[in-house]
Amino acid sequence: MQTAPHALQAAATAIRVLTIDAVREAGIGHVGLPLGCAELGSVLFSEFLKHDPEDPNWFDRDRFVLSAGHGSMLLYSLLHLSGYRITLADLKQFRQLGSITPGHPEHGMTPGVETTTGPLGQGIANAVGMALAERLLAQRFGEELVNHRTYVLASDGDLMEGVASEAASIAGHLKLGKLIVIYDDNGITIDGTTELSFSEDVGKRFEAYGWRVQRIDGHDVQQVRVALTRAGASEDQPQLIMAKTQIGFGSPAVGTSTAHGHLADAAVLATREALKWAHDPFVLLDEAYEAFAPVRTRGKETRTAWQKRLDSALAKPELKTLWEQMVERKLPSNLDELLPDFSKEKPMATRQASGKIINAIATQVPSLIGGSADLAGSNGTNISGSKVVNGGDFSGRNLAFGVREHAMGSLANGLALHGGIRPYVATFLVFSDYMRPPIRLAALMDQPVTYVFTHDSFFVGEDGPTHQPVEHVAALRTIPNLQVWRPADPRETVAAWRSALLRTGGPTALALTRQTVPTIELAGVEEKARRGGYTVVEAGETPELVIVATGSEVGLAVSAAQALQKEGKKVRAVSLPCLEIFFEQDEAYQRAVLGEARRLVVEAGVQLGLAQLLRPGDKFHGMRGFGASASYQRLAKHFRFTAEDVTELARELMGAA
Ligand SMILES: Cc1ncc(C[n+]2csc(CCOP(=O)(O)OP(=O)(O)O)c2C)c(N)n1
Ligand SMILES: [Mg+2]
Repeated sequence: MQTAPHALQAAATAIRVLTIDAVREAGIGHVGLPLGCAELGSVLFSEFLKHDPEDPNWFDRDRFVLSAGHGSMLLYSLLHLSGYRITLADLKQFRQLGSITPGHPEHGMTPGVETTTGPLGQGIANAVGMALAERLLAQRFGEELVNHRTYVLASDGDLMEGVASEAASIAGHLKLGKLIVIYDDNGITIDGTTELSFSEDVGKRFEAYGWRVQRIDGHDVQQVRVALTRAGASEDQPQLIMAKTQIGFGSPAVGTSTAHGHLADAAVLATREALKWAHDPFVLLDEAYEAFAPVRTRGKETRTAWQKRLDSALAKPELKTLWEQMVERKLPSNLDELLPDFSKEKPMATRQASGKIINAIATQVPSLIGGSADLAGSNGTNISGSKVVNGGDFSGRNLAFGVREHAMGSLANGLALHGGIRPYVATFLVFSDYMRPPIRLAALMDQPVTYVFTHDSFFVGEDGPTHQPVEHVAALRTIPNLQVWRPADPRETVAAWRSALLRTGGPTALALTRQTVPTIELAGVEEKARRGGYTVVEAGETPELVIVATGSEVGLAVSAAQALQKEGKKVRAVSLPCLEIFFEQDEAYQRAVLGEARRLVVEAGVQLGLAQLLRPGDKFHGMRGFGASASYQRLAKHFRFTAEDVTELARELMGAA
């Protein structure tokens, strides 16, 4: 259904004035993309997107990803106009602490925001994961229940990023026909025109990946409409719509990189004049909302009809169970019985244990779908008896990501965000750096992605230093909200996987050995390890020394403690498979495990930075979680980084001394 021309025009104008008003109110922000994409956004949201603002999380909605997250005001304006719970008051709070309209879109903070974007290239790669999730679930539940598109708006910067190329390559290979990327082809980035650094034919590149490419004028609503209609008819080719637009349309800075960010006051006034908009800031006329009224009605009808189909489908017990297991993320109540009992097995590598665990639970956890970046055998990630997913058959559970670690991480975020899938992805630990950006975003977005990182130290051997992680475990531990496990033996690996499976509020990284490790000779290791750390070799209440180790070094700690005990020394050995979980335990427990004696800490990796300066009684004042969107002065107060704060902390420390 086409929106009346005057209503579309009013919608586009509303996006433009809301953008310049909100950015001016905040004193900072990005106007160029929203001004340039106002027509594109209005047509997409009013005529094409299948969504219901009353139920932003409706499972079979179309997903829309603003990959160019700096253009957040386009998304917030569209969500507001469409009827999501984002008020004009929220838009006035753009970029302020505690608002639901942060500088870049953040998943979980704003209804209708499907993923956190801002780091360029991530959004488009997340969207590939979402489109893949849709196909995987459609195969399992049928298109009556799962049948939606995934739309993306991507910028020059997005398409310059390597991760977008990796993701587009996989999308073409997997024939994700319901993925539609609109490319805001404005020829401008921050430093100037794209001629500075970007001269390939993007369309030909995507055609080579197997995509279908259309080229249009992004300000011509009829061309936008025709292109989206054609793209929507695709069966098995992802769609790229290259839309020529003018960045900062309507402003004096139109077509230049000056329009990328915020406008000076005089330019704001000139833009309002050019748009023939004489109303006060944040005042919109009723006609701005006219284009979006039918969307709400249509969306509600479509959702209600879908709900009826779901209700009748759920009458079949088999489908109901599968729906609960996948979409509602229900884990089997007998999970602990399903997990393998390694207590009587011969020693093995923890990567091998991980592979056995995946296969032991796979049948009962059908949402567990994952794979490796071309190291499935080494990483032990294959679900046996299940096929490798390909463009013609989405019934399998093994994902072959190819040698594309970065996209693999970003796709995993998309799979998790979509819902219905509990993704796990794998590579050698040393290559975790290739996928660090999406790991950070999974942590920021509270997404339960599991990373299976094998070959976790120099014990890799002959492959040499290029393949031997040294700084990686420490580096992963620096990411807030990521739980990093380095299990010492198969039974600790059970605890690690169990924790990853039960976790709903963030990702888990497993650092696993290539080599066989000794089994910890102790009853109840699976349960003990759940606390993140525990005593393996006792030495009474008052040991002379406590050896603390992780992963493959726990065996060394045990041997050393035993040898020293034979010499009459009171030496305790402690295993600390997950630092983050250990530090969540009550203080008494932590103190009981670590003791008051001197500690020898053993891990085949680096010690981290400033911590080396600290002695008992010293204090580190730093960050414990992620930052937030607000002025830096406001954030300084929030995170206690003003001169007054530091003075006070110093005073406290001297008082305590
Ligand atoms: C990975 C990453 N690198 C750098 C940036 C900083 N940055 C924000 S927008 C941008 C480029 C702007 O050009 P384009 O993507 O074409 O957006 P437009 O100016 O056309 O809105 C850059 C470099 C970023 N957000 N993410
Ligand atoms: Mg651009």
